[in-house]
Amino acid sequence: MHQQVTLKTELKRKEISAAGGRFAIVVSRWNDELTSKIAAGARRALVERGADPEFVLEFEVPGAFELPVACHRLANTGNYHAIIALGVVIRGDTPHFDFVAGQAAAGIMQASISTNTPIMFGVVTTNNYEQALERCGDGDDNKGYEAAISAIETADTMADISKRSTALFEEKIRPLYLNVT
Ligand code: INI
Repeated sequence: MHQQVTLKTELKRKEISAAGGRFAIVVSRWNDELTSKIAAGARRALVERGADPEFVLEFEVPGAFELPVACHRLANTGNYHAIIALGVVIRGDTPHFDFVAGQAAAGIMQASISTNTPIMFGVVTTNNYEQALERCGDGDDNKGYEAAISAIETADTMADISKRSTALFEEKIRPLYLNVT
């Protein structure tokens, strides 16, 4: 008989401040007794890192399938450094799981890339309720907490890309062109 092994991966976190950041959290109401816990985890992470709660707006959608359209609309406003999409999709006896989870993931990625805005995939996708519950606890492995930390980091990376790329252009590339005779 095979022994069941649970693999636990852990994200190595950078200590980046969220002070001055503007964030949106979009929460699916499907399995809301669980999604409310990951939303709380996301808010906790943002506030712990120094975000002003007034600049953390929260919105609801019925299910995970609706996360992409709401995130896309939010990202199009250009008002957020990062958006955190949260949901819980539990595998049932039907292929509905694959459609909902797969399209939520693909749609969130498309919304993120097309708007140049970090949108986190904070959707718990599990085979059963117990596994989902494990990702919605009070610790730092809460899916919402993890997604919010990733949102802060990615927003910081986006700012860093803009800042250093602009500096490189202004200080290095332009003088090269100017020196061409
Ligand atoms: N939505 C979820 O967020 N989680 C689920 O587990 C789920 N299941 O199992 O069906 C689910 N379905 C609803 C879906 O997200 C849409 O709201 C619905 O299809 C309407 O578009």
